[in-house]
Amino acid sequence: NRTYDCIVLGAGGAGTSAAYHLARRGRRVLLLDQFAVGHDRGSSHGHSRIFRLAYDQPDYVQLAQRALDLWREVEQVSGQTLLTVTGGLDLGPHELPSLRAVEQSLRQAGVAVETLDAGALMRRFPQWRVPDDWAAVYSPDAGIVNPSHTVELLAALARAEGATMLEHTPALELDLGDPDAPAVRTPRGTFACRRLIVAAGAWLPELVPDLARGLRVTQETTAFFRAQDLAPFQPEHFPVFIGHARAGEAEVYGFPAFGLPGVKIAEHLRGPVTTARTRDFEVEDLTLARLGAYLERRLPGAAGPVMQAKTCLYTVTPTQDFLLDTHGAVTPGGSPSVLLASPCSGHGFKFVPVLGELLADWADGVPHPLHSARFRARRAMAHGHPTPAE
Ligand code: PYC
Repeated sequence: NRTYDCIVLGAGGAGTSAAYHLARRGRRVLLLDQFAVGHDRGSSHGHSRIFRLAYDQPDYVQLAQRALDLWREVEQVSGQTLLTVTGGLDLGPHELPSLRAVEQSLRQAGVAVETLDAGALMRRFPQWRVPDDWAAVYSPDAGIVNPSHTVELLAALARAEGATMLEHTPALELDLGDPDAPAVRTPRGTFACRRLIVAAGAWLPELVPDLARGLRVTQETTAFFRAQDLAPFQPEHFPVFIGHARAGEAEVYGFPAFGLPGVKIAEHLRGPVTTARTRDFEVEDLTLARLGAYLERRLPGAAGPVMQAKTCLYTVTPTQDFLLDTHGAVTPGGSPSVLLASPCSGHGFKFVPVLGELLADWADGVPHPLHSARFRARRAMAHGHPTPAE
């Protein structure tokens, strides 16, 4: 039988999580991916992504709080550790409104938070060198989630709950002619369903051309650097961090030694615009030089040679909010039975467990209490991208 309650297209973080939630609820689920689960051509691979409650918008804090509960639930169900708590620092020039907004929204949500001036920051975390006018917001719940581990695990849990998974099975065409029975044509035949979730990451604009204007794909570089002494950069001593930056400067984020024995850092949303098909996987020397200079300046103990550098894809909306809306909301006359899910914009992985719940609720026709209006196409893609990335 080639008919399912729900087909999930794309076995990355959001797709595997949706398949798991739906299969757990007893739905007939088909999870399709054009590559093998865990592949490194998209956005859901590698050792580490930041988990944090620290957002400047209260609704994202709430979403992260629900995600935290669900990370712990999946850990319990599976017996696997998925979230390593390290604490987290949001830091930068103290006058930045985004820093104050993070502190406020955490306090508003009743989340434990500490503010540190530059001196207090460097006494508590002597790895850092910052100017006198910097400040930091420390949140103890932040940490690291491992995308490769998570995606493999959620796919396995979905299969154990009865989901069918087909790898190396590209969607050749979406057949959306019948609004009540969307179908996906693949080299293995055509599959139909009541509800289709397209969680194809950077391939989404190719599957749904009306998204090409609103979703921008960029190729970002992350790099591990060898520290002179690894001890101060172990996860129990060095929190994950997000560097807030003045306009025109790069936001740098980073991790303690995790996955590899080095400090991983990256710039947020500075990579070249590309497409999933044409990106070149090339690490730019200039980017590595900027990251090295950042470490020299701010974290000198970690400013050793590059150990490993890789690229990954961002798929961003103009507001950097997620896009979670129906095909009908994006394409005139489009299908109401197809959900276009682009819950990434470079900061989505931490939400994977709650995204699965949200997508499964949509497939079941149940409104999720945390489905924010900011995820509607109308809002997330109302304007063009604010700055043309070079
Ligand atoms: O999700 O925390 C995050 C993040 C910041 C920069 C890239 N990802």
